[in-house]
Amino acid sequence: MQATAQKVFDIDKIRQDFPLLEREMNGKPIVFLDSAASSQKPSAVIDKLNDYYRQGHANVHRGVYQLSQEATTAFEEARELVREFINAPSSKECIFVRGCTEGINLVASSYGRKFINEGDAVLITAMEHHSNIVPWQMICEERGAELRVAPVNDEGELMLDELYALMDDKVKIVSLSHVSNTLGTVNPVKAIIQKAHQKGIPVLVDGAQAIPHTQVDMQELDADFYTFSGHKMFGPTGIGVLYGKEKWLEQMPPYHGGGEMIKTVTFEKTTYNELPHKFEAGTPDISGVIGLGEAIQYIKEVGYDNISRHEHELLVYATEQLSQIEGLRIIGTAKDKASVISFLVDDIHPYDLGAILDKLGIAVRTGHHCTQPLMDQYGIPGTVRASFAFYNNRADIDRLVEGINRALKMLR
Ligand code: C6P
Repeated sequence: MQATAQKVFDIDKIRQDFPLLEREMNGKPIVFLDSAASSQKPSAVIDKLNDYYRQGHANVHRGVYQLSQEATTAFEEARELVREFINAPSSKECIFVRGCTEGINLVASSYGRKFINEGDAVLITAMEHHSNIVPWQMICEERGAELRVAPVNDEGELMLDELYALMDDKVKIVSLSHVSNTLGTVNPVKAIIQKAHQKGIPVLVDGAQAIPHTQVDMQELDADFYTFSGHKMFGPTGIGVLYGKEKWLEQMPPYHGGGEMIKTVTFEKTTYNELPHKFEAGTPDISGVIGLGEAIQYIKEVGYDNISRHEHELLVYATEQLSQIEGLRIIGTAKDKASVISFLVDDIHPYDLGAILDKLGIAVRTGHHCTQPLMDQYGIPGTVRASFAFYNNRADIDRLVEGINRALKMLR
């Protein structure tokens, strides 16, 4: 595999890599502050998808003809890029899924049917996205197990003593987010995994909001499962990765049945394919995988050191600037935060503020961010959320602050 040369971080040049940032919204240059929902795509990824469909498309793992073999090679090379990117021991442990939601559903359903029984428990946390609540609720209901929820304090940090106290021998899996999409909190997942392993409990980490901002290393973290979505890390929609330790994946039953995941089929009995194909039924999202591989190359070129440094500067600057707005309250003030800021102003409804910001060309997310239980804990209907990627700059934050001030003149 080719080594990737890292770029010098020049924010103006970086912005030119993202064609969407050139467009206008409501007659104003766009300020895109919703990368936590889905990030924008660099030209390299867009061009790769275009080239694939123009020159390289055929089904994979099926054809003896050259075009199919080329597509298969490109597909499997992208899997190797994923493996290397997250430092997984083997590419057999890197399963392509539709996204983080499907990754969690796969584990809840397959691991759950094999390992969760009546009277057992699943442990999640109060800051989870619905994707990391509902699949566990469903399997707990089916298996007669209990869903336990570790609490979060007012700052939006996990209460670790309580979390650890809930890890008793009934708990068959812990499932938690690496970074909260609503609060921005970065959870100490390595320490949590160590603690869970001391008690013999495997851990799934929802990495949807971590991987766009920080390097993850499966061997260092020692996570049993780690899942993320391509579309939040500058890749295409509809593709994601579930990393799982071979020792678990080998024991788990298939999630979906169909082509590709089988070795032999008769009407009496089917035998299943080897990993990772056992969990990849049907024609995969070939272009998505190839585009994801390109997104990984792009991230490597920009470099996580540059990404982290730039985003941290944006987070600090935005926190300072927003805090000067009278009546503005930041929800989620953990010590360790990713570049996500949720806020409310007075008792103004987040939708009202979001709608005015939209008219000013500023895209933020408003609402409960698929974390309704967390909103209930704070006693709020939702928040306005500004989330930054490395392609944002200080001018974006200045426009946001200016926009909020203008909106407040109309709403107060
Ligand atoms: N959060 C947000 O605006 P999918 O939809 O499968 O790509 O990712 C689901 C998901 C799982 N976990 C976390 C922590 C997430 O943030 C998300 C997606 C988006 O916050 C869309 S709701």
